[in-house]
Amino acid sequence: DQQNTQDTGARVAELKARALSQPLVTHLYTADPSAHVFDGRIYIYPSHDIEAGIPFNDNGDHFAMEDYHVFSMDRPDGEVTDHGVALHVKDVPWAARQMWAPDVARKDGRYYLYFPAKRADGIFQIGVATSGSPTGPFAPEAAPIEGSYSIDPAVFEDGGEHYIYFGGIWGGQLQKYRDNAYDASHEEPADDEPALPPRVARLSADMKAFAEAPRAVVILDEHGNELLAGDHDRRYFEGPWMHKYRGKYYFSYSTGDTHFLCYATADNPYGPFTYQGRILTPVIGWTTHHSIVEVDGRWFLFYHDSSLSEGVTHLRSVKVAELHYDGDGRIVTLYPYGE
Ligand code: FUB
Repeated sequence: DQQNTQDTGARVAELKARALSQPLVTHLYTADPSAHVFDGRIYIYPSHDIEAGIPFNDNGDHFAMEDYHVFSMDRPDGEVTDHGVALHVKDVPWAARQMWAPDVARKDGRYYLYFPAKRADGIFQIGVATSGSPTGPFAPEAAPIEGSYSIDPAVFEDGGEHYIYFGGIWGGQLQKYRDNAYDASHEEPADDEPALPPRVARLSADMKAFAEAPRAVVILDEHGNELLAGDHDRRYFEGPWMHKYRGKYYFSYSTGDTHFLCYATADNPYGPFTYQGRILTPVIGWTTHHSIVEVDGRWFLFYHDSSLSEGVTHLRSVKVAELHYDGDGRIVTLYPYGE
């Protein structure tokens, strides 16, 4: 369950001593980093973790975040600037609590912050807020994006179009939806049935609406069969990200209860995608969540762990490590504390 990190006490200390990288931010807890390069500067849009004193449960109610800060740096090992509060839940008319993993996209000189939050009735939706600056502050729309649901928006630009990927199971509520409709009686499929797919929708020209009904992002195994719900080491759980490398589309995600960051590739942004392998093995803490960004011709993985809080699963810290591809375009697996 989400109360237990797989690492505690002495084990955390031992892992920390061998860490691949150190927290980028130490005056706050930060998680779920979505990194982008705008005009040559790196901007990080993370969740802002807090201790709200809410008991642990499998719905993730202890992840009770209230606002977002934006951070920036001029290079991956550069000094990190905290630009302060960019959006607070109290300023979002439709949202009541739990400001989870956000992302930002730029179009025509304006910046669009996409964020999941729970409505007062406990249902997650995804909102959008806009700014003329990459650091905000962001002004939220009065209502969530129509037809949006679940968590973890990630926006990807391709050929002038923007695509929003989203969805997370368990506390993220994706298991409650079939054909884009909510039904509280729905649960995860049986182990021998296809896994629940994340979703993707093209955004409207004004970036504030879905231009189409969300579609399933199907992930296939090496035989062309859909990954099964019981395949916990490979099936999608939450935390989607999309990037393009040498003309191929790389869809990456967290496997949740098995704590891997994995990826699958396709020749178009909708898929189907074919599973390829692991990007990052488990970190200290229950969750793992990332983004991948190119900076001056080198590739970087932004991720998080709970090392700074000594293993408290909802008090996480953003980190960065360089990512490498082999000659065939396969991502070389990173080990956050050595192999
Ligand atoms: O930060 C809250 C949730 O934890 C995110 O939405 C998930 O991806 C996981 O990292």
